[in-house]
Amino acid sequence: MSDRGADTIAAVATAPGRGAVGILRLSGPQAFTVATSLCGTLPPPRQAALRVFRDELGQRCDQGLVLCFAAPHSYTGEDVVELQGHGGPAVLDLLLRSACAHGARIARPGEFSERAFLNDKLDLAQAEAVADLIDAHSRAAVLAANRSLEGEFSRRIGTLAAQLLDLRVFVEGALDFSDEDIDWLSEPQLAESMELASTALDLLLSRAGQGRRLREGMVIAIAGRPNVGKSTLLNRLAGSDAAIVSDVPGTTRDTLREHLVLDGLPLTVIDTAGLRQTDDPVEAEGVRRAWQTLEQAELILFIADDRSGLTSEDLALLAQLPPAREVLRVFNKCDLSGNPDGIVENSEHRALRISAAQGAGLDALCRELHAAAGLLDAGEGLFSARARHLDALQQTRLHLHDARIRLYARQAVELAAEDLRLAHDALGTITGRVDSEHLLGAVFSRFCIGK
Ligand SMILES: Nc1nc2c(ncn2[C@@H]2O[C@H](COP(=O)(O)OP(=O)(O)O)[C@@H](O)[C@H]2O)c(=O)[nH]1
Ligand SMILES: [Mg+2]
Repeated sequence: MSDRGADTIAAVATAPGRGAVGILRLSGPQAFTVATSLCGTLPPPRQAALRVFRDELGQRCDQGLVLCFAAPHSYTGEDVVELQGHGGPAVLDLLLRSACAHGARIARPGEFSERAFLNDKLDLAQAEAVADLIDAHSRAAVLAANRSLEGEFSRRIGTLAAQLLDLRVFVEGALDFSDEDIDWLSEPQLAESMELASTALDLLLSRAGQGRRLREGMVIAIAGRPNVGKSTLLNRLAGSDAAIVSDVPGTTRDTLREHLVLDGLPLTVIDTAGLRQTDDPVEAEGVRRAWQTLEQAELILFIADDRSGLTSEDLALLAQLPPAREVLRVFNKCDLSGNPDGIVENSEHRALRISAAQGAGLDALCRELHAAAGLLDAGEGLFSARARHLDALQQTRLHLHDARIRLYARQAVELAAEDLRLAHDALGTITGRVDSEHLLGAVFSRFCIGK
């Protein structure tokens, strides 16, 4: 960042639109000077004071509270001022212009958090958790974002990074002293540390996967023959009459998408046209789109009528579903068949009985969906994570795997050392703290064999 710390930035920190309170936030070396131009003398840091706010022409435009935070004890680590006035768009716009007329510039999106990161107030994963907290749409997502923000995820990354660092120190040491008698690579400590690191990595990957699910949710499609109750189920899950339900087969032709949060799990549920051969060109297009949609789904709810069970037509459709998709068989209309709702025991595949019309068996369905998302046993330990983090963890795993193979084969120890460096760096991108001097320091402090 070339302009790091040089500019003083300003932005309206509250949501756009009208509200009781609106906040203008300033950060940077000139924050106190700019604020003084807007509202006169400033109170001491961390004490609120009532002031009149003036626009760039010196006209009174609002009155409110002023709060100052002196560097480095602020969100960004710089001098920060908050002007808390009335939440009208025109008032806040006047204040923002006035701040800019007195030397501030309008902040880019995320720039306050970026500065917090550059000033070591937050690491990258924590800065991302701030955004996750703001975007959270359920209590579970709020709690998970807080765990990341508070450093839970970063600490786990840190522990794993320390394990990788130990490995690197060991292997690079073996390289440095390869002409000596000791056979470093046959030390049991090495194999043990390798195992430990890769187990910790797998655990972290699975946890991060759950955290990502909680943030990004899952796409599920409802499929099956016409009239089995697909649209009724969508409406039941969405809690609204999103889809037209009728006893005329072939009603649903467009593909409907509903975004909903089911017990903390964000879902995109897609209702499709009933899968069947048809001469109606419009319905045929719906069926074509339905097949296309199934390709995008991570989980397919295959609905059948519980009165008939799986018919030969159902079996033929099941066989045509896109491969490598998770499929949950759902037998609907159990109110008509008289069978009990819930999980179908002794079934070869995962299956359950529901009545979409009556709402029976939906708790079991909800549990199955959480299980499919990997969230069932996640409990309280969940932290928020994103695709970027998963990519980095997967990269780390690949490099660690390569290093293991090379070390076990006792070949190319230099390359193994390089693999470990890449693994360590990939991991470091999650928190944004990759630092090669760190490694040098560790190597020299631990290997002080007067050479
Ligand atoms: N008794 C009963 N009727 C249902 C149930 N689910 C759907 N239906 C009825 O079955 C018919 C077809 O439902 P719909 O949702 O349009 O089926 P789709 O073609 O698969 O989308 C409608 O008349 C629904 O009211 C159920 O669980 N119990
Ligand atoms: Mg339908």
